[in-house]
Amino acid sequence: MKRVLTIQDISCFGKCSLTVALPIISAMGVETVILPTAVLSTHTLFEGFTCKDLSDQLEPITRHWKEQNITFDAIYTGYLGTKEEIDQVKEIFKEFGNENTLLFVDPAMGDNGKLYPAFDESYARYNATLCALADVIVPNITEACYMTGADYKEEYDEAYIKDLLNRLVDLGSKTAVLTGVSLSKGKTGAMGYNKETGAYTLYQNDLVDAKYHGTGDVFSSIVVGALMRGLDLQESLKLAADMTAETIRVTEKNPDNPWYGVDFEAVIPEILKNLPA
Ligand code: PXL
Repeated sequence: MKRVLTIQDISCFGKCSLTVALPIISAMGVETVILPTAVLSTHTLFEGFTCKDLSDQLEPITRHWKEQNITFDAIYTGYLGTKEEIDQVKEIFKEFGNENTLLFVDPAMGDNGKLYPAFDESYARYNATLCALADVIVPNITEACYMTGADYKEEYDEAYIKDLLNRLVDLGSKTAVLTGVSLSKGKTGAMGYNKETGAYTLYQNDLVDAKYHGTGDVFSSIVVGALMRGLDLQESLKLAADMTAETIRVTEKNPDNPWYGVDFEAVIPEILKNLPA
């Protein structure tokens, strides 16, 4: 069984980061080791959230793992809190990464043209230095613009997306995948670019016209799980895009209308049907 380390916060209530990554990746048949960077009462889109920073725990926890000869097939990072934490994650990449470790960075820090409340532009630019070390990065268009200095556009064409992808791989990663890319009316999905092969991959499915929080974490978790189960990048992006759209469809039917996160739990059986035996 493959083993993934995922480094993100625990938002106790709100269905994002570790409370999404752990159940999804585990259910996909991949051992999931967690390194919580902070404990929050809720994610940061609720008013008055509490936050206990755990960054002083990262070094002793990972030192113990090293002593126990624990290794990982992939390291997947999501929402991180501070520049210091980004530096600590770089150290973890150095300590635990080798040519067989997939380094997967989701620089979760904003959406819809804006950064989340806890971040500023200087943090966003610093996140680019973590992306530089990754094999695969999966920013949305907002995060890509903050990291590369490109203008954020709501209306765009394929040339704009290709330019963003080129700017992203210039930061240093082998492959960049932009999420939330819509190249025709009523469609959305992801477009990737592999610097080494020069190949672009595009996957578009039907746009479900609703916005929920935590869908980026659902998407990234499914991509990581699928890559670990042996699907290639194109197949993994397709599965993640289709299943993320399905979580939104299911959530829209929920009479409680939970704005804070999607009902990914209901879609787990469908994700598993698409994995190799
Ligand atoms: O990836 C979304 C996310 C994760 N963790 C925390 C957040 C958010 C988005 O706002 O606030 C704490």
